[in-house]
Amino acid sequence: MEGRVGREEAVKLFDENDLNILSLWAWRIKEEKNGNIIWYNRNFHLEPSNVCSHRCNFCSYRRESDSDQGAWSMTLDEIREYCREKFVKGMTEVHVVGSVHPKRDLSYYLKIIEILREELPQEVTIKGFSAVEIDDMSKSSKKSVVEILTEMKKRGLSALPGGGAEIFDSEVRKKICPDKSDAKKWIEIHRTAHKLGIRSNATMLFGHIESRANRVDHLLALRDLQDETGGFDAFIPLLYKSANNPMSSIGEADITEILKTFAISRIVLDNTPHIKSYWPMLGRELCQLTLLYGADDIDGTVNDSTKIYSMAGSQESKPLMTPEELEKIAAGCGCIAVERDSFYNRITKKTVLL
Ligand code: V47
Repeated sequence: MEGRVGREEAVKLFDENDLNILSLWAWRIKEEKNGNIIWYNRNFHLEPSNVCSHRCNFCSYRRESDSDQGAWSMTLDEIREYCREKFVKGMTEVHVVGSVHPKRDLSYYLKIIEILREELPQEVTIKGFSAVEIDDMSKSSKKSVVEILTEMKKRGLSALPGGGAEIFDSEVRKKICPDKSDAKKWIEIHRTAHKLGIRSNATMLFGHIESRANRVDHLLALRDLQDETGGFDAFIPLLYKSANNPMSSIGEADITEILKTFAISRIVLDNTPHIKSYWPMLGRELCQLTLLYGADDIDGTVNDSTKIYSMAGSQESKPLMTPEELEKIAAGCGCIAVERDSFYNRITKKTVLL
């Protein structure tokens, strides 16, 4: 096919139901961009709190207040302690994402970055805070996004995770996450980050009430921003998991819809270097299958440090994989797993885990 895939064509690809063609096409793009490599890193997550003033109907993780059952909010001392407990020599990334806590202010989040920088070796990248969290910090502190990101960068933040994008369509957003920053804001914050030299990822929450055309529009909006800034490293299709949240009754997408979404993401996002298949959400088997539909990255070792997906019903109730297990997933697809840092530089020196 000549040229870029446009809106109509992309929706047609969903409707035509030709999984074999999609797999071959997405695989070819993946090979052109990444050869037979599947990337992974050694990482852990920090989720400072699940108390959140936003009421997203897909979220199984949020609690209304600190006194609710299952709620947690870490103090700065607890964060320091947690970091010492979770960090294993050889890790190259900490991924920070939490909630919009009604009582935390900007100084708390800046202090988190300082603590991480004090506790972790220099080669560990701090990838932290979704655009939605940054937007809330900006509102509560009355500082601009540029000021906040500049302060964060000064303290050691190097990348933003892709969360909070959900589905950009405003009607769907009203129904699934009525009080979240809108698409325009999400895009503006990532544009600002890119201009400041802070790289980022992008996500899309799919398999709920959105249409296929909504998904395609979401991808096209990301493609436009990437044309402009080139600041996205990876795109992560996040499968809606239905346990324990207000939207549970709609169930989950079937496997063909999931595989098509990965392949069409790879095909449409021709300017994005990596498509990440996030195994703590998909489970190992499905994650492996998506590698045949355009994904080239399987995130990382994670070290049992995220609860977002286990609380939403993922089969990975304690997400933790060794590099050897990640390598086996790649090998099953005829690929070679290569360890990377947060910016897809190869890690050549194998660190022995003590
Ligand atoms: O924005 C919440 C999603 C996201 C559910 O940048 C759910 O490397 C499915 O952004 N079912 C946060 N998804 C996580 C995130 C992320 C994850 C992995 C890697 C990266 C990266 C970023 O989690 C939220 C929302 O879209 N989410 N609840 C649920 N029930």
